[in-house]
Amino acid sequence: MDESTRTHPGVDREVARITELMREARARTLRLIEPLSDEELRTQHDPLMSPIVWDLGHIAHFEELWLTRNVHGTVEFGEMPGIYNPFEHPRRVRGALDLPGRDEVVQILNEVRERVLKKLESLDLEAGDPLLRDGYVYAMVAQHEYQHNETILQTLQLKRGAPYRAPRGVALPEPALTFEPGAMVRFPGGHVPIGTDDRSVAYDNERPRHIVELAPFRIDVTPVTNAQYLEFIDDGGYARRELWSDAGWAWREADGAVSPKYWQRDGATWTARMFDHAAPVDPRRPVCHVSFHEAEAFARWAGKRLPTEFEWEAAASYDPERDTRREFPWGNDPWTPALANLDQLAFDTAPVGAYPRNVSPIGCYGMIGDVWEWTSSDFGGYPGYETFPYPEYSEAFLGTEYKVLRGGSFATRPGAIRNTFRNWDYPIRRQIFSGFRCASDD
Ligand code: AVJ
Ligand code: FE
Repeated sequence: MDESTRTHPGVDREVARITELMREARARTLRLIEPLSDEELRTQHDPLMSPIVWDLGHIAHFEELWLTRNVHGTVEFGEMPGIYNPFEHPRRVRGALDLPGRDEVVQILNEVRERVLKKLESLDLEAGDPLLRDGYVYAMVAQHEYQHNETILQTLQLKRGAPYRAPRGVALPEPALTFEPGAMVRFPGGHVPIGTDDRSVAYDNERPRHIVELAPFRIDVTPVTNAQYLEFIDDGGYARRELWSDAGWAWREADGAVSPKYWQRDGATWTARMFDHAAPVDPRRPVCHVSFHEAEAFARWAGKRLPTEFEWEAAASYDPERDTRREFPWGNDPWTPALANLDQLAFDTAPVGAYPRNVSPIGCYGMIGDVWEWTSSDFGGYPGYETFPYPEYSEAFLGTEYKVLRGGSFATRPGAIRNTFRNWDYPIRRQIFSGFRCASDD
């Protein structure tokens, strides 16, 4: 035992915890890319997505920036070197960059990690620096890697050439519960706490916790299923102008969409593909790969609307009878595989009702896991929002261009999702693992 072990066992434990957090994040990244050839890693499969090797180099350089160079004080994101700076090189041009091969990028990842762990030994984690307090900056870098894992999976879902041979590691449970299609539960309204003041894992855009006054509303018990979505298609949903907003109709016309992405009509039956698995559309699963505009058109067709992100969070977290709130729909316990379909390794959504414990206080199922859920809200800053620690994560995207999605998908790592987590994307995007549930005024 050395000196520090004897005098600061708490610090030693913290170093071990952080080391394991980082190791585990990396093990998953490497597992996801293991089936891919050098060429598959380097190809730009779609203008919307980076070549996967770019994500890998970017993961390494983001880690280097925060954990070797900027563990103290303010970060200049502009220091992010050349080709891996996302603002200097938009996704659609990244295929033309001088990218490394697999061995080279893995070597960069390893080399950065060695320096990070060395630096960790010498840091004073208890000095009160808000970047280091409770290991925040390490949680942030781990979450960044988790988020790029999901980005990589979006790329692999739309990849060119042979489908991705998904390294499946988890079998999905059969549904234990069945629901009336379109069943809703009531939220009584009131003054509801939204967001968090946590500074150990939460992002700046989740803060501060504040009270939002909500009118009573109803919200779907489950995400909208393929069975319900097929009815919308069969009822001419994609052809009925009155169901779509102006922007939604313009998108539909330009894109020519007649179904969710990755669906194909085969005579009378629809086939859906998830990575290397194509099968008739499963009516029991939540609809996946729809844009905000499709979600909104469906809701209008159903005589409903999308929930605001505050309604979503209230329905996921708040117990109106006890005036208490939960970190996850099922409670405050961390995720386990029995609770919800998260963590990627099923490589698919589960039928609704497959996770009976994944239920919120008011009785909404499946709010976390399976599919991200579109909300009607723009991605704005909460009252009193303060950028921390850098403007390029949230601040650069705040405004009216992006819609908020909540709840994570099967492709989300558990450390990157909680009831207060806010994702965002353009309303036309659907290469993300996106679905929705509807709401209505009470
Ligand atoms: C939070 C998913 C919108 O991918 O653009 C990754 C996450 N930010 N690197 C994105 C992110 C910086 C971000 N989203
Ligand atoms: Fe990034």
